[in-house]
Amino acid sequence: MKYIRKILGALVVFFDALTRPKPIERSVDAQSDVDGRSKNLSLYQFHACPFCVKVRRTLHKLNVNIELHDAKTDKIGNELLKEGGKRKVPCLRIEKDGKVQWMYNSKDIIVYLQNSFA
Ligand SMILES: N[C@@H](CCC(=O)N[C@@H](CS)C(=O)NCC(=O)O)C(=O)O
Repeated sequence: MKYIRKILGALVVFFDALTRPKPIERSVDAQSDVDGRSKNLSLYQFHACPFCVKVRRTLHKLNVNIELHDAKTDKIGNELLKEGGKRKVPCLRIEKDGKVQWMYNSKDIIVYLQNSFA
């Protein structure tokens, strides 16, 4: 089962790399606005998780460059569990006005990114 999951994960990553949509092109000013507004975001994720791949595709398409944390490692996985409440990915960390929100569902994350940066 573990190996089947590994193979499926590798296939998802492979097909994502083959079929990635072109990123949105923006003026220098518009891209710099997006870069500024996305500074407070980071994504906790696994490289080969299909839900994480979906979120990374959206980030790529919207040309939003945020920090990615590999929650497979004990350090980051435990940080996610401690701070966010669950060791589940994808999880978007949103820091706003000194408060931190942990958004856990890929569909919610994608809607949030589209509403913020499309
Ligand atoms: N419905 C969730 C599913 C996320 C999910 O199942 N993630 C898996 C990795 S592919 C996970 O974090 N599993 C660990 C766990 O559930 O504790 C989403 O769309 O984000």
